[in-house]
Amino acid sequence: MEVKKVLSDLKRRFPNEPEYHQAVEEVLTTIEEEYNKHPEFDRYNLIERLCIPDRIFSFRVTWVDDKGQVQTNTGYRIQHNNAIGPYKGGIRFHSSVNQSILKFLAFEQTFKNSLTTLPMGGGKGGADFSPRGKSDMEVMRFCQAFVTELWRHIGPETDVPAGDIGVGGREVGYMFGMYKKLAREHTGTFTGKGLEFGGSLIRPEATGYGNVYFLLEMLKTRNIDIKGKVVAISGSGNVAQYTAEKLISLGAKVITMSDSNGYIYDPDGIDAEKLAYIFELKNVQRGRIREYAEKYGCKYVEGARPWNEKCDIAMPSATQNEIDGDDARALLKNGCFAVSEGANMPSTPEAIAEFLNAKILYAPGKAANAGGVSVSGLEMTQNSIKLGWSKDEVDEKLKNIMKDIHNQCIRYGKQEDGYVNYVKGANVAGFMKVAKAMMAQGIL
Ligand code: NDP
Ligand code: 2IT
Repeated sequence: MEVKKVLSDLKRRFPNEPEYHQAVEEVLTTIEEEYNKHPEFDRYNLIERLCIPDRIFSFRVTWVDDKGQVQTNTGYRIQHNNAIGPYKGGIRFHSSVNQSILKFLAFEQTFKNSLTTLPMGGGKGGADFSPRGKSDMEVMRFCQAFVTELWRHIGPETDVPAGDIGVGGREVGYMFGMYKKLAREHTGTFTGKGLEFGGSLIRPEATGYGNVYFLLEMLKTRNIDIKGKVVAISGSGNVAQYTAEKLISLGAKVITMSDSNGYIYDPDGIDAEKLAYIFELKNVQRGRIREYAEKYGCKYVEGARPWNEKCDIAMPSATQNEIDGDDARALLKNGCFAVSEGANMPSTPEAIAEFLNAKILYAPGKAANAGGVSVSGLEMTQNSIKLGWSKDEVDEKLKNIMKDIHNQCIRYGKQEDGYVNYVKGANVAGFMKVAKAMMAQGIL
């Protein structure tokens, strides 16, 4: 494989998909050496079969808003690769959603799911619909309309969607309800379901908790204690909230959170009580993070990201490309020594290069945020055996999975000088399992 050639071919065949190109380039440049040790991979053109999704569904979603106006959106499901298990990955509802973003997410998901040790392939879906500012009934009608198209492509052994940006318990509940009605079955076709109808304990917490468990593993390699460390978090949604919860319980000091309008900086740290307010503000009132600054009298910076604030550790948990080269340099200058990604691809290639050059602890999303989909996998298992595990059982399994992912990163990412390149480690480990499965199954 010659990475340059593969990339230029993909760019020619699939133009105007910058996020997809970015994700593919990062993986290919780090697996090139390992890939080329296996000439049989090239003979079977594994690389194109791995980069190009198995199939893409796209469809119009028509729904009626509260004013009686007929609205249309575009919905998608990308089934990227099912070599190691059924397609698996979240659904994103956000105005920015397009094919490029979902293709990058489905591609990343394939390697992430491979790392989890569980039998899950990779997929992703969504729509350019934003639940923000919509009534409950509008969200319900949208979810129902979305699933009337999606349902025929998914199933418990085929493709299992879940949440992502703009899709939480409420949206999964509405989608699952419509799916159940159309398919005439009550199965584990969605994960992130409510606890009363097949959901798993710890699934809402899993991505944030898992990211902190991964961070702890990284800190252990340098004998660093989390207690008292100052952490900047971006986002204030599902991942950010539970990242903050776990960090606070471990004695770390969380100083920032954000949303797409700006960030709050609380020099005293967000404590358990203030975090309870954020849960209420974001999940019940569906308000803006600015209101936190008004309530607690701290700084709010409109239209900016938190990376200029001095911190020891950064945990980006909002969206892709939210840390650019300048942000990375600002973090490093202020003494940041660890970055653990809750979001998918939050760091630009320039930012990643800065982190690796500085040899800080840097965990890419596909390793650090894999706890969410891991507990989704555990939800699928519980649905299959028609049993539910306790909170402690699921949490223990999550911890072990994050440890295992960390070990895989070390195995493939440890350099001669002892520095662990977690990007390379995660990409090579994730890739090798999928590659072996694809080779064994013939040319498909
Ligand atoms: P939520 O919708 O719960 O929260 C998203 C948060 O990020 C909100 O605070 C939102 O602000 C902010 N945000 C979204 N888009 C942008 C943007 N374009 N610019 C700035 N801020 C933005 O989503 P999640 O917490 O579930 O997801 C956060 C990240 O974690 C995503 O990258 C997702 O792919 C990733 N992830 C999620 C997993 C899960 O299980 N949910 C698992 C693994 C990764 P606002 O309210 O203003 O929109
Ligand atoms: O990016 C992700 O891993 C998710 N949004 C979770 C996917 C899932 O199937 O739980």
